[in-house]
Parts: sequence; C-alpha cells; structure tokens
Amino acid sequence: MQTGIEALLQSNRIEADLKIIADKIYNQQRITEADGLLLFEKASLPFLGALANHVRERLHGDTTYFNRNFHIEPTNVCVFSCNFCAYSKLYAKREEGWELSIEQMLHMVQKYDGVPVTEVHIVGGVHPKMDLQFFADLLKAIKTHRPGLHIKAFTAVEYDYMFRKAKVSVEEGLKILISHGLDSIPGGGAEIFSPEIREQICADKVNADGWLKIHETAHKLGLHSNATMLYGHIESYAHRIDHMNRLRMLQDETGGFQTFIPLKFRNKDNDMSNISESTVAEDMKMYAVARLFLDNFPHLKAYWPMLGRHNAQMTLSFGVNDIDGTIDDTTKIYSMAGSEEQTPSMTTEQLMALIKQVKRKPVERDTLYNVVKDYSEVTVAEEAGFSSN
Ligand code: V47
Ligand code: SF4
Repeated sequence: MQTGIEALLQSNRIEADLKIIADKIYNQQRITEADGLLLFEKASLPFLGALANHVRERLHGDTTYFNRNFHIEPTNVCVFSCNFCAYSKLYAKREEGWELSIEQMLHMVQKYDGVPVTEVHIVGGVHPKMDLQFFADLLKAIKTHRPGLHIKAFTAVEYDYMFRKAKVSVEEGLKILISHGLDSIPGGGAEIFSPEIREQICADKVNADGWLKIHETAHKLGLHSNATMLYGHIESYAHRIDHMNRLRMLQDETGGFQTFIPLKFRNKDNDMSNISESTVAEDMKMYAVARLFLDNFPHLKAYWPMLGRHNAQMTLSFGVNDIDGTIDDTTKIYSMAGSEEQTPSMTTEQLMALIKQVKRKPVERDTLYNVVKDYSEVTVAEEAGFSSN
C-alpha cells in the first residue's frame, strides 16, 4: 500500500513530467508516445485545453474553417458486419436497405445546380454489385455534369474491396478512379488500428496495414486524404496513442494527410449498445491530445453532425480548427447510431453564428483548404440576406 509520502512524491513526479511535456509543446518539439499516454491519464482538462489552444492558435490563429458540401451514400447494404454500425444492412437482408443507381445519384448532384457547394462526399456500405466500373462511371457522370465540384470519395474499406474484386493493385485502381474524376479520399474505416480491438469491433474488413497502404499510395499519386479514429468504446488510451502514432509516422513520410477527425462512438441500435458513450469532458480530452500528438497534421476537425453542434463549438477551445459544414441532411450514418443531430443540416449563417459566438473567425474553405470566403466581417443578418444592400 502506498504511504502518504509516496503518494505525494508520485504526484510531484507526475507534475514535473507534465511540465516537461508542456515545455516541449511550447518549444515546438515532438512529444513521445509515453508523453501522449501521460496526457490522457494524468493531465487535467484545463491544462490540456490551454496547451491545445496554444498549438491551434500558433497554427491557425482564430480561423475556423467550414465548407459547403453534401453527401451521397450510394447504399447501406454491406458485406461487412462492424459491430458499431447501426447503418448497414447485411447483404443477405439487402431488401431492407437502399441501393442508388448512377442516374439517381446524378439527380442528387443536379439538385445542387446553382447552389455554391464546393464538395461532394461519397461514402457508403460495401455492396458486391457496386464495383470499380460502377464507381468509375459514377465519378465520370458527376464530373461531366459539374467539373468544378470536388469529389471526395470512398473509404479505404470500399477501395480495398473494389480493387481486390477487380483484381487490380491499389495503385492501378486509384489511377483508374483519378482518371474518372476522383479528387481526394475521406478518412473513414480507420476505426482503431490495433488488431486486438479491430478483431472485436470490425474483424472482417481491411486491417491497419491495408488502410495505411491505401492512403500512402493515394498520397504518392498526389491525392490528399483525411484520417479518422473511432474512440470511446472498448479501446484504451494506449490504443488511441498507437493509432495516432501510426498516422503520424505515415504523415512524416508522405505529408498527404490534411485533417484528423476523432469520431465519438455512438451506441444506439448497434451490437455495442451495452457500452456507454464517452462524456463530453472525455471528448474534449480526446481532441486536445490529438492536437498535441499529431504535430504534423495541419488540421483537426470536429464533425458536428456526430458530436452535436454545441459540443462541436466547445472543441474550438480544445485544439479544433475545422467543423466540417454539411449543409443538408443526406448523411444517415450518425443519426442512425443515436447522434442528437437527427437531421444534420446547418445553414452558412448558423455555422457562422456558432463560430462567432466563441470569438473565432469563420472562414469558408474548399476541400484542400483554399479560402473561399472570409466571414469575419460579415454579420449574420447580412449572410441571411436581411441586409439593406
Ligand atoms: O468509418 C460508424 C464511423 C465512419 C458509428 O474524411 C461511427 O472528411 C460513431 O469517416 N458511432 C465513416 N461513428 C464516416 C467518416 C467521415 C465522416 C465525416 C467526414 C469525414 C472526412 C469522414 O463513421 C466509419 C466509422 O468510424 N461510424 N458507426 C457509430 N455508431
Ligand atoms: Fe459496412 Fe462501413 Fe458499416 Fe462497417 S461501418 S458495416 S464497413 S457500412
């Protein structure tokens, strides 16, 4: 049993170690995996928030990015059976799901004719009949209709399946899709890389090495991509650090990642509903440690449709500089898993107000973080079209 003196010495040691980590951050030195773990386990939330905010402001000042995008989910039929997924219908039960044709998806794109969206985000289940040719044709149809629309499409899980089925290498498959209009890759499917967790939550889909290889190849072909991590279920802090460390190592090599997006596990209507969701304090800790550990990722995104808009607003004080920006309600993956955002739709003026309320500067970006419009001088009334001009 620990005596009072021993406990005091230990707490002094932890304080000294945390101070060393803080000095590293202020001196722009990389923190180690052990440092990351200590931050998760021992640092207070105000301490983490102050450090993460320091890094955020060094990188981006008050700028908080959002974009105007919409989602297409080609199908929710999936050959895989991730235990956390409330969205997919197994292929065997496909009559309960949806499967969109190229015409139907093109029609969804046409609905945005004249609307100043800059990106379409396409991601869905893994349907055996939707193959490489189908998706190449889809990309081509969208690009032909609207060449300026950035297509961010398909997770590494979808690529792994469609390339294996078409018997092409990752490089060959990506080159085909790029030649048909693919512009960048979203971050989904990463979950938690550690095999001991992956086996329990998503045993049958692409493993960590496969996921990383697809992103590495994409980066070498000149594409940018994002990375996610599904946190707050059965993983430990060490698993989270291991996940982020693998991403940090790949980023050192390629520099192709733009944004890290921690995804909070939601527990409604899935096979992991017995697991409680993380607290808001735990969510803020996650964002702060990610900002401090991933020193080579330019951006940290809070995906508000999943976190809820008010919690997303709070992350802006814990290292986050991007709150995505879905302006429609076409994404179902979170609402079906229990997010409070049942119809995830925010207008530009709502996004702007959310960001300005916490004294940050709203900036609309395109997918590659080029500035589309700086909203710092625009009032909410003007954006809503109520100005006298
Ligand atoms: O990989 C599925 C997650 C991801 C649940 O790159 C869940 O800009 C929480 O990756 N609770 C797909 N999360 C979505 C995704 C994404 C979203 C927004 C932006 C970007 C980007 C990427 O959704 C899956 C999985 O990790 N997910 N079920 C759930 N119950
Ligand atoms: Fe399929 Fe993706 Fe759901 Fe897993 S998370 S079952 S791969 S749709």
